[in-house]
Amino acid sequence: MYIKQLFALVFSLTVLCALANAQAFFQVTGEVGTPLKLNEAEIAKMNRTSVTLTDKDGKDHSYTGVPVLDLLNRAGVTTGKQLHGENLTKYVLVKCADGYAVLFSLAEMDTALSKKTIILATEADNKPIPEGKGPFRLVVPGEGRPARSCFQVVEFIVKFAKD
Ligand SMILES: Nc1nc2c(c(=O)[nH]1)N[C@H]1C(S)=C(S)[C@@H](COP(=O)(O)O)O[C@H]1N2
Ligand SMILES: [Mo]
Repeated sequence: MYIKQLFALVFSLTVLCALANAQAFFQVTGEVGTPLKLNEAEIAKMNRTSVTLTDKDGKDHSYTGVPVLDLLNRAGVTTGKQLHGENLTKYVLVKCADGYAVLFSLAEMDTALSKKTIILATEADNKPIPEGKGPFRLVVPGEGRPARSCFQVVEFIVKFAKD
C-alpha cells in the first residue's frame, strides 16, 4: 500500500543525510611538488597551534588549527632554505567558497622569513568554526584589520608573479 511513499521517504532521508555530510576539502595547487587535497578528518590529524585574532569589532578570539607552513611543506612548496632567488617572487592566492580571495607573498607564509604564524583554523574559541564561516578559516595575526583572515577557505594556488 504505502510502499512507494515509504521508499520515497527513505530516499529523501538518504539524500538529506548525504548533503549534511558533504565533505569540505582544502587543496594546495600550482607550483607544488605534490598537489594536496585534504578533508576535515585529515586536517584534524595534523599538528595544531593557537593564535589570537582581533575581530572587526575589536574583540580578541583564540583560533586553533594547522600552521600554514606545515600545509605548504606537505605539498612540497619551496619553503625554508629553498625560499630564495626567484622563489621569493612566488605568491599564494587563497580562494574561499563564497568567491572571496586574498593574496600573500609565499615569504609572508614562511616563518623562516615572517615572524607571524598564519594558521588554517578549524576552531574559534575552542569550538568548531560556525556554519557559513568554516570549516576552515585562515587566521593572520598582527594585521590592522582581519580582512585577509578569510572564511571558508577551499584552496591555495601557488604561482610565480613573473608568469
Ligand atoms: N570568505 C570570506 N572571508 C572574509 C570576508 C568575506 O567576505 N568572505 N570578509 C573579510 C573581512 S573584510 C573582514 S573585516 C573579516 C571579518 O571577520 P570577523 O567577523 O571575525 O571580524 O573577515 C574577512 N574574511
Ligand atoms: Mo572588513
